[in-house]
Amino acid sequence: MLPKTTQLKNLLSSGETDFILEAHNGLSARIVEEAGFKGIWGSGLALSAQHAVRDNNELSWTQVVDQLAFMTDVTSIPILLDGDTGYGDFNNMRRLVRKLGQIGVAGVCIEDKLFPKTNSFIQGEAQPLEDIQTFCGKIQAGKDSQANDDFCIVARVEAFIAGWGLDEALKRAEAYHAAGADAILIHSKHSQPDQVLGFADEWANRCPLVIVPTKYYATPTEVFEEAGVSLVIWANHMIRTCISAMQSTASNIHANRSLIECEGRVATVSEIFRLQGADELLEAEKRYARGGGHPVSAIVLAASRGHGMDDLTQDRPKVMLPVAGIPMLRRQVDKFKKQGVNDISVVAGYRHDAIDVQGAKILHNKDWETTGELASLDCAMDSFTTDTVIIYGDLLFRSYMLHNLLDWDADLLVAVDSSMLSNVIGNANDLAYCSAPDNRAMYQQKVSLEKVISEPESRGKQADGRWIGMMRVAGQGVEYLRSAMQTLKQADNFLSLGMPDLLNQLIKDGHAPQVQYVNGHWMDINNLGDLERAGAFEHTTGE
Ligand code: SPV
Ligand code: MG
Repeated sequence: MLPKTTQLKNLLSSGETDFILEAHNGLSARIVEEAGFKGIWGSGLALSAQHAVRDNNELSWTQVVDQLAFMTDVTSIPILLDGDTGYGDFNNMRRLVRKLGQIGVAGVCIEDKLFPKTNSFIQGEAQPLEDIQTFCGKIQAGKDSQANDDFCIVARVEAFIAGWGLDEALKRAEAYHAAGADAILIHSKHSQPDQVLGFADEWANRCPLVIVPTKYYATPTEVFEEAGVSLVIWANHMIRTCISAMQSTASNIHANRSLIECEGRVATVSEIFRLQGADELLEAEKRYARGGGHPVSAIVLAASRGHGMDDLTQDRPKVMLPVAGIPMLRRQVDKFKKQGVNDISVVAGYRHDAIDVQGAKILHNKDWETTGELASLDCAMDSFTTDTVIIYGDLLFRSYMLHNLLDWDADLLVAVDSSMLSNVIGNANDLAYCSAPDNRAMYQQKVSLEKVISEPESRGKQADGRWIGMMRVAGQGVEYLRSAMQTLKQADNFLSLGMPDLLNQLIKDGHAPQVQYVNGHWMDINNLGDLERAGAFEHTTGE
């Protein structure tokens, strides 16, 4: 993309008629660019009007520059600032041009009136014009101060506004052109374009010509094109739009004492977020927000209905069943929040509409009935941050277990319960074989996962424990997991695969997760019996 100064220079000198639209803050500037305009008019009238101050230099020049910095920050098209009279003499003009260059404004237009100026449409004829030589000095001072060769200075001739004729207008334009102006703006308050067309005819493109058809708005655009106008400024239509819209909304809400009627007529809150670029920040957080208070996210797999619980899950998924009066999912979300994990995505499936838990984002595995856990996880691939906990939605656990999981430094970490083996025979799933058995005497024992299977092996080594359905994926681990998912997605049976298949693939890829041994203090809910015991579990653990 060309530098903004060059873009503006090209707009002025393309030989075609181009158009720029007024904007008065970052938001309106972004909207103007999105609409397709190739440039923005930083209107003095609109910049001051948005603060309800008058277009009489009541806004200081540094306040103008502050507004412009927001506008240049969020746009990639050039801004031509309406610099009024240059906010003082040649020296003020020099400061202004340097400052505008620093904040990425592509050009400035100055008018040949006296500081403090008044808007051209308020008693224009009563307004004295600047002495020609003095104004030429300002143009020269500006040109000598620009750091970038393509920065444009547009000289605005107010002769017609102040009640002078074509000769005075031409005399001034010629002098300003000779002083180095890159373009001439000829202004008129007539409702017909007679003055500007007469001027354009005589001027004959000695340098690019700019017009502001606010008063002669009914003139067909082709007329300007035929007159050889380089740049048309639609000078105040964004601020006027705001005013009408705000007046209508304010009176509507006041009259109705309700938002119901106005809601559909105004931009949505998500549209505000989009214009602010909220998504970009969320992405950036995933890349950069590490260390100290880095945000951990959670993905909860909660798509299934639950087996043998049909009566209880007629109208809600298993995770919404209450345990001691509180839905399982609510309990999980609370536990995450307690550990500072606030970015929680729940992959729902069966009766996803019945999930009513504040504080979590609900994703939907539409094919929940015919797919397994990895298909659900696949729905949440965009929810991974640099540190993510994946958890089964039907898991109840003591808070300290999550705290401990977050306390370890590992790319991939799984919680394995070494105390559960006697209980799981017959109801065995997610049996974990590890590089070493649990040695409770050791703190943060280095153990890696070797495989996870559903059935206990009839012969050979006994399992070292049971994976409880909680794992943490951080740093490089996120890439390892993405790549393992990619590999598994090639398999014909991907849709039926579960989390153990993912763990085994990671091991196969040489990225065996570390094992954090735990001893009880959790349970998963697989049947009615579990659900009954769960009430007691939550009562006894007290959290
Ligand atoms: C502005 O937009 O502030 C202008 C154009 O200077 S006008 O209001 O027509 O003077
Ligand atoms: Mg102005």
